[in-house]
Amino acid sequence: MSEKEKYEEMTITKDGKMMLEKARTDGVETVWDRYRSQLPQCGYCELGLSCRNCVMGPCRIDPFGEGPQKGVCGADADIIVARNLGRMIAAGAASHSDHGRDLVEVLRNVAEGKAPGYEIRDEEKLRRVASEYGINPERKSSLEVAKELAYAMEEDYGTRKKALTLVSRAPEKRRQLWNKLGITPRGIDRETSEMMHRTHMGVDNNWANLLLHALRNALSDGWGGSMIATEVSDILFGTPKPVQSTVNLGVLKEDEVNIIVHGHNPVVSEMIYQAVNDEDLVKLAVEKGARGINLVGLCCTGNELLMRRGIPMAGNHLMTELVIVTGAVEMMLVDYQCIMPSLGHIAACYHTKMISTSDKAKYPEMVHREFHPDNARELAKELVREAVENFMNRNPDKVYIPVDPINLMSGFSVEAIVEALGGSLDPLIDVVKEGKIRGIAGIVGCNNPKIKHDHGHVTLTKALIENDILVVDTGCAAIANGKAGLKVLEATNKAGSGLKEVCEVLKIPPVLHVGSCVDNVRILVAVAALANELGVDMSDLPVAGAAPEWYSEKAVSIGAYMVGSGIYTVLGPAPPVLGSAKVVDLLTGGLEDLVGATFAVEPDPEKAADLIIRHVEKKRKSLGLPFREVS
Ligand code: SF4
Ligand code: MSK
Repeated sequence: MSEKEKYEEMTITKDGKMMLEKARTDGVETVWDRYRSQLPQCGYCELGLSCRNCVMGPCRIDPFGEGPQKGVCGADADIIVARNLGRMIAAGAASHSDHGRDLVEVLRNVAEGKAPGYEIRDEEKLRRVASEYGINPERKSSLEVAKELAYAMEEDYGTRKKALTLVSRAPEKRRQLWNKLGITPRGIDRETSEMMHRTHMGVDNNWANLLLHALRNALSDGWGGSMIATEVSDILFGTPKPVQSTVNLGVLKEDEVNIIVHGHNPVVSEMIYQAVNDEDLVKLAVEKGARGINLVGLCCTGNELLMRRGIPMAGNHLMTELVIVTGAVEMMLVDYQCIMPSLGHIAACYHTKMISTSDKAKYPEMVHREFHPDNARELAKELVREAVENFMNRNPDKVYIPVDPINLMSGFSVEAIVEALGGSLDPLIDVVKEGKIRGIAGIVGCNNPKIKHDHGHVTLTKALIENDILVVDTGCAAIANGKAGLKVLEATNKAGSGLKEVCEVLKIPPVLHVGSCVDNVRILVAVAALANELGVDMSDLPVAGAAPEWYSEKAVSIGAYMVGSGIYTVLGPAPPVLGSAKVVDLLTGGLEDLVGATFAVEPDPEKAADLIIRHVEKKRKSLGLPFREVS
């Protein structure tokens, strides 16, 4: 197979293919090279049948029934698979929730006057969320309310409670179900801590009981840590409104200082955003021979800036190495999550300065410059100055920006969607009832070198909008769909006639960008509001989720809180559970009776679309809405 044919197998994106070729000529190793060098990957681990939870092991179970069927402690395949899945969910929930905690900390520092540069940008939301926490905002300054809210949110993390505060947003029926099953999330940290406790050797050795707690742990993320992260980000940085921007490697500028922010938490990137607009620094850039300073995003930190500020987006997970290979990046600043440890090494082949910013996330071959609420504004300026000064070190012979950028529309928070609908969800409910929109699908999650880059997201999305299913997307899926030109008004031409008509009236694309990974909770909030409006449970609605190219533990937690909330979810890559028939049966079938939704695994995005269309029509039928028979 020629190199070009190999690139065709690796990615559907033009910029990706062109940069893979440049990486080869520059002698840069990428995630795809390292993936190939790992093959064949461990079959026991793929099936979830290996355990290293203690040093009587590590142990493995023979899937063919010829070798050992129990670990040294006596754990069988079901226990080992359930424990491993539980720990994946704990790690994912911890990541989102710890991100949320960092935002609450900034909120508290703002309230105490210790975070220069940060402020309350959405006072209405501050007061609304405070009321949900039982805080009376009347006759209090916004800083007083912010302080009380920060303390109340901190209590959601650690204090022993019966239920997290924002669980009250879920429909009554759903909350009763969680109570009946004993999976109402209590403390955010508590559920993760309990998951780790239960999976220690000699604690919870009932695979089904373990999985129920895993659901509760995931719900503590969705209705707790992630929901807090999104709400506090909106309070501090503004609730997103529709905004135009651009996407792909073409957002880099040959004649400007290019600065990239990568990771997940907007706390650092918002300060960099302020600094790149500093007049003195822009003047300095001009003095150094650049036309200006160009800030662009990657992954979910990029999504946060794109949603709120319209900052252009360079790419998603599998593009994070290739963006450096353009040779046009003066500085990349990273916070945490999804930042490959390879990045510093690749940057060393170019002039790119790599800066890590969080006390909890250091990386090889990066310079560590730690951000805290009190030093963020000044440090951001210092770093932007260093990036500007690095412009003169750029080697023009190594620079290659391969494509022109694609336009996209972003910024569809729930509030913005309601506003586009004229102030209430009723018009959306009406068009769903009429069947112009058959249902709604959330397409979320990452890229994974096991799957052709962006193929899963884009193929599934196109198939769904063609069938009048409105798509809302987040994370790397949203970036893929943006690059594919599905987030512009003209994309309504790719939608079925009903969805096209609705989008044209509302002047929205058929694929709505609702944010970053933590912002999947915007989908929960919207679905809960629709269910409340109709007086049904979330599982009764013609709604589904999909993660066609997921890779991360966070994605497992997201999938589990979606299913736990009653939303049928189709995964592309299978999670490592196939070593236990009982666990597979529960996840893909038995959960229907418990929480009214299941997982499905379907790597082929066309077939995944069929599953979602069938599910949507089934739900329409049970709601007594006009439905189509699907074979
Ligand atoms: Fe082996 Fe049991 Fe220890 Fe796991 S917990 S490593 S199965 S002995
Ligand atoms: S960045 S978790 S690769 S979506 Fe949120 Fe993308 Fe997945 Fe990271």
